[in-house]
Amino acid sequence: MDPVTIYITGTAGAGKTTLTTAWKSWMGDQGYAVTTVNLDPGMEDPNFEPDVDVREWVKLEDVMAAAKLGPNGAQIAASDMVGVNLPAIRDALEPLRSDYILVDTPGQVELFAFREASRTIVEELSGDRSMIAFLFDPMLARVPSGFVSLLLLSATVQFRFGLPIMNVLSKDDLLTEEERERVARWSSDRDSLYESLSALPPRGDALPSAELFRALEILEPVWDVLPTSAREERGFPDLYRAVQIAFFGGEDLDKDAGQPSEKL
Ligand SMILES: Nc1nc2c(ncn2[C@@H]2O[C@H](COP(=O)(O)OP(=O)(O)OP(=O)(O)O)[C@@H](O)[C@H]2O)c(=O)[nH]1
Ligand SMILES: [Mg+2]
Repeated sequence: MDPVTIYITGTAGAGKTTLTTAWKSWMGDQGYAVTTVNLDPGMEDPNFEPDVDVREWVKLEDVMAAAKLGPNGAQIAASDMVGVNLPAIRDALEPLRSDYILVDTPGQVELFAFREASRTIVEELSGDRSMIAFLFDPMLARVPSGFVSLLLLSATVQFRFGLPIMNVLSKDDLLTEEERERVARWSSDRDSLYESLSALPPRGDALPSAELFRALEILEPVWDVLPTSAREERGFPDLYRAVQIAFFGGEDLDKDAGQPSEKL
């Protein structure tokens, strides 16, 4: 059976790389063979040691020098060049015999979500069981306008790829207890999100909250946002469950992996 491949994406600095590492470690503790892939040609995190690293074939600094491009132009050129190197990346992945593949995507979400090459990458690199984990940066998610913006962005990413998606609140250790509860309420109770949004003062030409909310309800995004802290190693059983539900209807949920252990 093909491995389950999870593409981890979200706004710059949302915690993608840290979550990839911590999730791998948790899954490894549950006895799964997990492979991590770095798809970011500009990745500079010395603590991240992916099993397969796109920088072996495409490096941002090389693209900048060769094409005489600034960092932004080079990011775009480099992410397209990743598509050209897909056969080599696939060859590197194949012998690793993974149950799960966690793919860390480029820093800026638009480089992954809005480049045609990314759709090819997802199609060519992973089998039938691929999904997206979209990270909600806690600093944005803790205010109603930020939370709604992230829901819209997550719906856009889902629309672009047509894959199952889970929303993940990252770094929730940075939130106060009250903020954590508020985000949990918004994620489970639409009326409470609507109330918080309606309480905001109107802003210039911005769409009134009621209209925006109606649009959101029509879009029907995934509303659930699963709280995690990679730093405190919390939230991974819920991520695991979301993956199982997406691909197996939750039926072959590994009983031990879904249970809280002392570490969690
Ligand atoms: N408190 C806390 N900080 C975290 C957590 N996860 C990541 N961070 C910090 O957040 C910052 C960004 O984390 P990264 O994992 O590099 O985020 P990223 O989304 O991969 O960043 P880019 O690839 O540069 O867009 C770093 O300083 C991390 O140490 C967490 O769970 N808790
Ligand atoms: Mg990163």
